[in-house]
Amino acid sequence: MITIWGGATARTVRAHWMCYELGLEYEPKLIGSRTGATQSEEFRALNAKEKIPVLVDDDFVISESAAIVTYLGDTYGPDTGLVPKPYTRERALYNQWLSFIQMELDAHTLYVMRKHRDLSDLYGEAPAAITTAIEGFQKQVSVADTELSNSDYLVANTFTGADLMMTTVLSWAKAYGVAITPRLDAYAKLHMSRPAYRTAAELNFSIRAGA
Ligand SMILES: N[C@@H](CCC(=O)N[C@@H](CS)C(=O)NCC(=O)O)C(=O)O
Repeated sequence: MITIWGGATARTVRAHWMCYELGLEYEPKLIGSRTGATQSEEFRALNAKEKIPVLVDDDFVISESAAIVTYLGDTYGPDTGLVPKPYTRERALYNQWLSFIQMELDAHTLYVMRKHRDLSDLYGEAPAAITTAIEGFQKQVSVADTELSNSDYLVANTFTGADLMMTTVLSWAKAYGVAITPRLDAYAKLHMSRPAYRTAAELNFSIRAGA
């Protein structure tokens, strides 16, 4: 039995979305960030980092949204193409995009905005860091804009976890008022129209994150 812990954020929707792409039956445990729920004894036993999402598959537990997306595709959809097969060049490119998305578009830019704008009570005001983060996001994401000039997909001309991850950072950026190009906007809208995204998003965003 699979359980996905976490809801309400652009990171948690990734895990739910992949489950729906794969048609998996699973149990969602929709705890929110900044609600105190990640500090419960039960949750800390699963993830001492106190972060969502977390996947539990019988006795196997992993955190980190990109790792969860990849584990699900490898384990439950090896022939779906959602995650390119290991030891291939497509897989290397997929890995490249996932690292890029997590580092350059999530942690170093959007999350800096979250920390120093939404959560400034905790992390401090840092207007210069926010400006740099917006500029950094736009510069880095322009690489994806170029890559998508001939295809609606980042890897292998088919929908993969790389598109799933990219779509979540683009919608997160839009929600933060960061301008994205018409091509990236159309790309995000295309993938957000997938039935699996719609179902996952309805579930994921049925709860709210804490302040
Ligand atoms: N790199 C991690 C980041 C996870 C993360 O920071 N999650 C936030 C919510 S988006 C969280 O759980 N924060 C703890 C809390 O707010 O209680 C991933 O992609 O899964």
